[in-house]
Amino acid sequence: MAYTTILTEVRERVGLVTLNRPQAMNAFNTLMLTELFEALTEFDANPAIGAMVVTGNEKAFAAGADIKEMAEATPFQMIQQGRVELWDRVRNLKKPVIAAVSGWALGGGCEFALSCDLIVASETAKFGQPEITIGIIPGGGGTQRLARLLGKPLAMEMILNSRTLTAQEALQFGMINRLTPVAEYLNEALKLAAEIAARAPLAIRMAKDSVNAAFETTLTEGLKTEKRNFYPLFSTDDQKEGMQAFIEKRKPNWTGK
Ligand code: CO8
Repeated sequence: MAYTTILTEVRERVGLVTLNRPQAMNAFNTLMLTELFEALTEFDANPAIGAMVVTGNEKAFAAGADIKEMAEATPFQMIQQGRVELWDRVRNLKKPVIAAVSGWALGGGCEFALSCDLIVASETAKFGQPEITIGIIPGGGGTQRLARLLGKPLAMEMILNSRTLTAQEALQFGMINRLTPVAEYLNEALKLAAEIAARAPLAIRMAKDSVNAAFETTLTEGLKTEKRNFYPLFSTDDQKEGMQAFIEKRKPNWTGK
């Protein structure tokens, strides 16, 4: 597929999407959003791919939704375009998605990173929700995800007063998984993705679904979801292979069945 606002690449079992509107700090316009989710959906459906990485460039992961495109929009147009809903789609992709963040992750860019399953950041990464400075509030999940992840005090400060978190703070507050020098963040994310992509695919899928359920529901319901995902794995070839390989002291050979 030929895209104009993103670059895509497959590296062994990892699908890589690079946001490519450097002239606009990778702000999400409609075309880039459409292309991004088309590429992720395609990778998700491809059995040769086990995990995905989304990145930007060193200066900007993404500076949010394209303000120039939204400036004259009416509520009806915003609803009709349904762009805000796209942010939630990452959660529903079967395979894990890693955000490899350097530079600005603002507004919808920060929200996109938060909707990914893991975040690897460079030491220059900066996370923030500056929507209040342009007269709106986060619309891609920021109010909910930041409050759940960081707690009310910090979420309020970021959303009410546009406080930006440095990469070091994001690590300290448990918002990101890994922090690396600028030269290494993408390789680190790709390495992590490759490790996950080499694991039993059905178990990975059930694991992602189960952890995500923790943010949706009560503990009792969440535990039920975990059981619903746990038991069927005993009908897979990979469960038999994984346990046999352990017993025989060898590496498992996953088939994804
Ligand atoms: N939208 C459109 N253009 C942008 C955006 C943006 N979000 N961010 C940067 N640009 C453009 C600038 O206008 C500029 O273009 P030009 O050269 O034509 O003037 C170019 O990118 C370079 O930007 P700067 O000159 O401003 O670069 P600086 O290094 O001085 O500053 C910043 C970088 C700090 C990233 C700065 O550009 C900035 O503050 N950007 C806006 C950040 C922001 O407010 N983001 C929130 C947007 S709203 C949002 O995301 C809501 C999401 C809701 C869900 C989705 C709904 C669709």
